[in-house]
Amino acid sequence: MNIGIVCYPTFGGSGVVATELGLELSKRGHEIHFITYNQPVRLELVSHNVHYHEVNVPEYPLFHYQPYELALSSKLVDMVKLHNIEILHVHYAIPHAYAAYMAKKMLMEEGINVPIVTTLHGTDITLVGSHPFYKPAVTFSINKSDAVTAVSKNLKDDTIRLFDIKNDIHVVPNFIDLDKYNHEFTDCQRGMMASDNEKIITHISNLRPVKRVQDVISVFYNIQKEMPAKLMFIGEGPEKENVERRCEELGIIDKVIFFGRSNEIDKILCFSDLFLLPSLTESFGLAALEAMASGVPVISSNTGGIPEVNINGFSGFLSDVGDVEDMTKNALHILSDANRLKTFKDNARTQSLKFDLHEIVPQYEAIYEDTLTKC
Ligand code: GMT
Repeated sequence: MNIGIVCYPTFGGSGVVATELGLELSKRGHEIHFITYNQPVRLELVSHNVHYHEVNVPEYPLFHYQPYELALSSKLVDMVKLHNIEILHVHYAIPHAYAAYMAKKMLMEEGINVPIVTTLHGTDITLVGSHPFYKPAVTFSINKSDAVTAVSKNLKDDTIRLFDIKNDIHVVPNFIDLDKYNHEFTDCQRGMMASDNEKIITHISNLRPVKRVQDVISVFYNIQKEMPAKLMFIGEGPEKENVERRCEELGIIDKVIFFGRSNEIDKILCFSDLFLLPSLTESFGLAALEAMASGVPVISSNTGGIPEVNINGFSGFLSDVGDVEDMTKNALHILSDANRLKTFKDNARTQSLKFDLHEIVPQYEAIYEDTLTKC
């Protein structure tokens, strides 16, 4: 198939899923066209059947806001015609599903029918999309999509609860390349980061308020009072300065390593002992899955779709949002006994096997085929 993928090219989970999906589909013989405003961060290797088409939005002083949706829909029209794209898969409803629908209507004027598959990722529904300023447009573009997928059962339920949805929503979870995160025979070079007696705790996110990074600091602060430990902090975002200031105030700044945005998540997870994800809301928690695939147990909140990924008492523990005491207790329970830590590490890897990309990517292919048959 000739597939157009529209996504955010950034480090966010939706962009990562879209990019990994496109790359895997290309390995399975499909022709993939990424259409977005920058080269997606995980798109390092462009091969003969992976193409990237940049959307340019010229600056014009009249516009207070430059019209990205307009530029995107025009680009989609041009690319569909030029490359005979058969199906458009848009990741994150805002504004991609809306722009794709406009492109579809324009193409129809020329007798071309291109079906749209929309994947809902989380904040496009839970935080942003349900805001009254966006809700009518988001409802419209979901209902006008030819197929809709959500990354967890919980996100599907939220979408049905928050919007007046007429379409079926297929649940297709986030997936993982299990080989990339298999560290069984890797020397993780742990010694570069910590001494043998120190435990390594890791957090990865875009450091937005929704990630509750202050809870990460609180849990880590409590852990390091009980045992030698270091915190690996990966990501950039609006909470970064507050985090740094709090680490200074608590006197733990020398125990926290800030990696910024990193393309070497797998290498950092390789030497990690525990992953913290105390989010306020999380439709799936791709970062937790990446940790688990690396054999790193997860201490998380029990919000959104996280319980579909992290299994309480098996791959880690789940607590109520903001319950730092419970998260600390659970973290210490896992870390304080070497045998128990080993069991949780093995369980985390076992749980991640349910999200093998070789099992999940064909689900998207089946949706494309079904949609093409119906449209
Ligand atoms: O977590 C973020 O803030 C980034 C966001 C995104 O859209 O890029 O991630 C969302 O999509 C990921 C991939 O499907 C999910 O694994 C994340 O759980 C989800 N984030 C939230 O729901 C907060």
